[in-house]
Amino acid sequence: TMPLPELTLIVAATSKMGIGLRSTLPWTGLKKEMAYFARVTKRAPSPGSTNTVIMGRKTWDSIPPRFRPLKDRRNVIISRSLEQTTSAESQIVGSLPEALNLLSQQSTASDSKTGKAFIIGGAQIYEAALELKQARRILLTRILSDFECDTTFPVVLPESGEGNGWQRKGKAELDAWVGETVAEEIQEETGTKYVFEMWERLD
Ligand code: FOL
Repeated sequence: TMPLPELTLIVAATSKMGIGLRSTLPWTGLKKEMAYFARVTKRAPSPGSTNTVIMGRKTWDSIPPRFRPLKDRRNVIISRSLEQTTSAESQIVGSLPEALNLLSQQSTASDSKTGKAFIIGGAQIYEAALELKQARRILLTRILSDFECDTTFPVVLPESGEGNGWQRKGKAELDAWVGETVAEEIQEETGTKYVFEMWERLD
């Protein structure tokens, strides 16, 4: 038995909260932003623990095959139809509650202890996760340009402060939670500006 795992949603979204276009990311070339995603989701809270990334089947399909499963992380894919695979780093479940059951069941003997748990999308999975009070944190990369999008993140976070039951945390709290010094200045890559933010649920 284990306490309910805390869930962190990680997402990059435009000012209008757009996250996807035609089954992929709306932008290209944000290599350092993607490197931040990879570092943060990999960095486990203690030696001998492994983080988990939980994603929907469409997000799994959107990841370039050479990067799948996302390395050095336990990958849990939510699908009503995909066949179960049996692999240490990749598992398929039928629903978000089943994914959370997996997290609370593991951590014995040979397999690595459960580290942090990240919800990495897409929109349907973010929406299901936000229904749960365990979803306490959002790591938002706010893209300061408008890209065409056909999919949006299900909660609108204002430019700063508080809104919709969420509160933006400061740089010190972001650094401490992710385990690295995160730039607070506006970032720019291939002409696209963005900012790293952390939000926590008000309760
Ligand atoms: N969160 C943030 N901040 N940025 C994102 O781009 C993002 N993307 C997703 C979810 N949350 C995000 C979902 N889409 C890969 C590709 C698409 C994707 C998530 C991950 C991927 O290939 N990741 C590799 C890095 C590959 C590289 O080095 O370019 C990984 O190892 O994480």
